[in-house]
Amino acid sequence: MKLIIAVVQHKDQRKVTDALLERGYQFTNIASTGGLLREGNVSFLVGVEPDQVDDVVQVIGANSKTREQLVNVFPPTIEPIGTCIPNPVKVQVGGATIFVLNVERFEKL
Ligand code: 2BA
Repeated sequence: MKLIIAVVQHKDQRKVTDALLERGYQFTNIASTGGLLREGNVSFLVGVEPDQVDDVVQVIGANSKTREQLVNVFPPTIEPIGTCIPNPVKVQVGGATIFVLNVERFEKL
């Protein structure tokens, strides 16, 4: 068995959820936060058989959009304190960041 962890943007949660359900996959959603943007995103945990991995990756990818977002970057040291002006930088976020892990043991008790 494999475990797919897919981080997607909050805006794509509904589309990805609907597409996975439509194909009969079981999964768990975890509310997560991006380390850089510090904004909410969603992590999908999908347990599947090895021959289903490519399909799940394709479905998640097809339903996650790449977007540009502005991040405020602050200069490392500002003197005197109080005159700090953030410098907005554009970053591309998504579609999806996907990890595929081997599952050593899977049980439903
Ligand atoms: P964030 O950490 O909020 O990152 C948002 C976007 O900022 C990233 O989009 C990437 O374009 C940029 N970024 C973040 N850290 C960077 C760095 N150290 N150097 C250069 N650019 C950086 P994505 O790559 O599409 O990632 C979207 C979200 O997926 C991330 O949100 C994070 O929550 C997760 N993620 C991405 N890579 C990961 C990894 N290696 N491990 C764990 N989570 C990851």
